[in-house]
Amino acid sequence: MKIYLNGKLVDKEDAKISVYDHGLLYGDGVFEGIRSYDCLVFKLKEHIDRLYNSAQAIRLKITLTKEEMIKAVIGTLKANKLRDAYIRVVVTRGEGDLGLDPRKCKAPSIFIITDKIVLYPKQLYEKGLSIVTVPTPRNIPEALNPQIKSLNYLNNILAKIEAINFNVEEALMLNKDGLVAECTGDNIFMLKNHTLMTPPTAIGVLAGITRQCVLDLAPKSGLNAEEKLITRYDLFNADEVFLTGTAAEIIPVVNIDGRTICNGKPGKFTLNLIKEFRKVTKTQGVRYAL
Ligand code: PXG
Repeated sequence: MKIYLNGKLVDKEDAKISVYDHGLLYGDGVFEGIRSYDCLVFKLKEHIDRLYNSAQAIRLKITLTKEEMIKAVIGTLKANKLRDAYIRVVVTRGEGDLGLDPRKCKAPSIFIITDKIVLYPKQLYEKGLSIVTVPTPRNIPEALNPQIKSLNYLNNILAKIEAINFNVEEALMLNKDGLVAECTGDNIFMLKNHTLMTPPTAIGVLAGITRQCVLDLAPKSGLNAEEKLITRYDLFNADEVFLTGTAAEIIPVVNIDGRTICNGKPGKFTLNLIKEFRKVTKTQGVRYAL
């Protein structure tokens, strides 16, 4: 397996960065999780735009142009002959000293891992997920905006631990005002009376690429779509609930905090959106040849 590391393709065993790298010492950096489907990197341009926006927000200058970054991603996929892959692009502040000061870091570390995608069990999509609201609130945007896909994922990891403690796979995170925000690695949607709703990014959620894709797909599926403030009460009384994310794609939710959602089975609109989404993954992105 070849890894892109600071301009070179190196073997996995040789892909090492310094223990003085501020990505490791402080979580000072940004990343993207991307998928390729049958030699098509899904929404690659959108992921790269978000990466550069995250970097801009933390005043991290990426030393590659977006075009060079896209070439690096494609080059890594080709080197590993991967048709279907999970792609992790990481840009850290780089090597510095044992202090926070980012000015001590002379150049960012850039690496790209492409690996086989591990799919969630099929039965999860057929039966649907149970989730619980966890005590840890989502980061407040005024402190660390969840729109920044930073290497600081402890907020999400704490929530994930709490979900696991309750024997479920995913955590519902609220914002500091008690409004529904998102899950640890997925956005959340609810359907009520033919209207799809998802929380606005301003309340403190990641502007998910899959989220946007579903918002775009709604009219085609005969649904209205809007960004709306959502409470747990709204979710408990929803017709359908599902999560969206690069890894999970679209996954139905059938139980929240012990309340069965609708009839406890994945909803028909959710199943239809999954079908429509799968079609989109075959057409939208950057194509490469092996
Ligand atoms: N919210 C959060 C906090 C995320 O980290 C999403 C929503 C969904 O965004 P996208 O753009 O993927 O639709 C994410 C994305 C992983 C992994 O390995 C996590 C994500 C994406 C890909 C892989 O756990 N998180």
